[in-house]
Amino acid sequence: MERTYIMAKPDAVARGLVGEIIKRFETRGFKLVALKLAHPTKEHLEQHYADLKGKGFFPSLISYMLSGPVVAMVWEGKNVVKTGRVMLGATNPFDSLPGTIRGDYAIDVGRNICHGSDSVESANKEIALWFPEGVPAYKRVVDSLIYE
Ligand code: RTP
Repeated sequence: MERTYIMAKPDAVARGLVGEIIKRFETRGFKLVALKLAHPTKEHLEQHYADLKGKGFFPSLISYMLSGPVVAMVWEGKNVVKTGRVMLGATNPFDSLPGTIRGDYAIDVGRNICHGSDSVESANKEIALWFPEGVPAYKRVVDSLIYE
């Protein structure tokens, strides 16, 4: 089953929106397979955002991400990478539709409260970076009511 890396950014933790983010993935039917509060280092965040290193907003992105703890999660389910991105909404909340997490709770791109992997390949890399200890699988009885 597909997995994605979802992160409540420091603004989501500070604003008390972690439960809301979790609730949306849970009620959709996705399975939580890993969860932790983390205080990532600058080096760790630079690795996570390595693809954006040349961008003008990179330093402010890193300092925003260092402003407090984050909640790191792995969610599992059919097409969870793509569906997760749809649930988060467009990167810039100005373009995020109401009903999406960013569309309901964010205004500025530099305070967009959550992160979601953009492909299965990035998900695998990000899960390995944030959960080097590994993410064990487990059975969920309710799966037969969610998947045909
Ligand atoms: P994310 O990784 O957080 O899910 O976002 P994304 O793939 O949709 O967007 P990406 O281009 O990878 O950007 C990562 C994060 O950088 C911040 N950003 N700021 N000031 C700006 O123009 C700008 N553009 C991006 C956002 O916090 C974005 O989520």
